[in-house]
Amino acid sequence: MRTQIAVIGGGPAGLLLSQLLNRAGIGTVVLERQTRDYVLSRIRAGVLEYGMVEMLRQSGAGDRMDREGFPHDGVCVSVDNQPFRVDFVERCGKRVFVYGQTEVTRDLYAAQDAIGATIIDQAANVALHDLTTDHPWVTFEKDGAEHRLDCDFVAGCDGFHGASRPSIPDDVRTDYERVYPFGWLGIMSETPPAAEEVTYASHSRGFALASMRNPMLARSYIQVPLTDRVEDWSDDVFWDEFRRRLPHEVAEALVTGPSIEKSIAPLRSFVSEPMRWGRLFLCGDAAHIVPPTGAKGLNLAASDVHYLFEAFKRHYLDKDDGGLDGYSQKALKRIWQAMRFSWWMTMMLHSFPDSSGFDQAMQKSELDYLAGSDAAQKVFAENYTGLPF
Ligand code: FAS
Ligand code: PHB
Repeated sequence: MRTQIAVIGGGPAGLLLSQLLNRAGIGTVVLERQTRDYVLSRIRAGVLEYGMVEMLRQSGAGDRMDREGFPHDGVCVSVDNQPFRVDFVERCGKRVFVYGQTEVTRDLYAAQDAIGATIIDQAANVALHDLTTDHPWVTFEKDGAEHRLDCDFVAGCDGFHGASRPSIPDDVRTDYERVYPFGWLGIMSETPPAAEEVTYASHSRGFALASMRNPMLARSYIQVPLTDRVEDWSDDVFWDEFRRRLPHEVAEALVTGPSIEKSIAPLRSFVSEPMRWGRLFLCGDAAHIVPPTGAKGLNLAASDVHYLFEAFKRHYLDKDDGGLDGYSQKALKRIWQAMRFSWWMTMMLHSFPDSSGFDQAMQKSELDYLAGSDAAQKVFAENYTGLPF
């Protein structure tokens, strides 16, 4: 088997890259470890930056998002149950879309199927070979047989636990990491969202986030200790704690219901440099992880895809490798800016078990400044809606 670009991973990064490349006449094969149903069963991101929205439209997979997604002009931030709003359109002239990652992935699979793309599910034990030569190749197992895929380049879109990043030698790679001393317990419920806009709540008992997928599908999170397990939290106990942390008006109007999904996600900041090794290019969670506080994870995958797609296009259509040679540096510049914003929001909004009185005073000062400063809200809005690609 041979293709131009071997794409490892059929999540949003791999599918969006493959879709854009195929529409530009560049051949791909996507190798996905799981079944399609498994990939589509994941519940993750909910907020799309305007850059991601434009890329989905550019890829031909944006129609349902435009029909069913919800443009949001701002968010609410509350401090010990007292809310204030940050208006994105007023502060920076942009907005975000609320549209679940699960639906983005579903739409990308549909778009790839519509153009007859080659996606191989349940591709086990993917291994990358001869990455520093002009003839890299990939092996994988499928239906009990080993297969070889020869290619020009490999796009490592296989997430944090994938095979691509470890294919870059340890003495070449530098990993940067911060693990946070808490997790997010998330619930999906077929109830009206707690608030009209995404609401970030800082509270002495811990952080909470009220989000949504549609008018009858609420996505709710609370910060929990890393030692907690999902079975420690009944729906009723969750809703009581969630109420305590929300703005008073939101808590009083909250409609609760049974969870249809409940999970705890750990929070970390992680970046691996460089994002290129010979003919391998890392993209998305394969190279970086952000705490979901800033709603950046999925959106950073999109900006990596943007840079890598443009670079491959220049290589094949203009016979110019400037984009490929500059990919890692260019992607990492935007990644570190999103890393900073996600870290800043996480530090500002969560309660840290070992925080000193000074730390807590610094958090309150950040929140007071954000509540009262036009300049602070402009900076927040620019980062939240997405810095330019
Ligand atoms: P993904 O991990 O989505 O996709 C990688 C794909 O590669 C997967 O389908 C995997 O099965 C496949 N794969 C892995 N190893 C492989 C191998 N060896 N061979 C072949 N295939 C392989 N981001 C937000 O913006 N907001 C959020 O609220 C949010 N919540 C999250 C909650 C959780 C529990 C997690 C884990 C992440 C969350 N994220 C959130 C981040 C998330 O949305 C990612 O940023 C996004 O999925 C990145 O997409 P990909 O880079 O495609 O990686
Ligand atoms: C979500 O809707 O799942 C969501 C929204 C905003 C975030 C994180 C998650 O910052």
